[in-house]
Amino acid sequence: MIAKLDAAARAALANDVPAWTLDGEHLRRSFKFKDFSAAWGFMNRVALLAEAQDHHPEWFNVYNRVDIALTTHDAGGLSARDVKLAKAIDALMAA
Ligand code: H2B
Repeated sequence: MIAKLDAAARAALANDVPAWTLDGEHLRRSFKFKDFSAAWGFMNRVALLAEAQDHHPEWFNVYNRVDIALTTHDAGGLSARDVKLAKAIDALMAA
């Protein structure tokens, strides 16, 4: 069983992953791209990260928009795995 983030780790999220919004047991971030092709390319890159980390996003795509929600199903809430994946997605965007 993976541990949920404790109160201190939750409080640190605003500094750790400032681009993400804490919403209950999810971290959320929305992305906008030039067009569907760019959004799909991003989703492919995130899919490879998710497979490598064995940690998968909940997400929604319409045309050039991708909404990502991270949570850990095995923990019943947010865990360090979500923070790790959020940082990896941020690094993709920064590349
Ligand atoms: N992704 C997410 N978001 N939460 C999980 O608990 C999870 C996952 N568990 N990806 C992994 C896969 C687990 O089901 C496999 C068997 O390792």
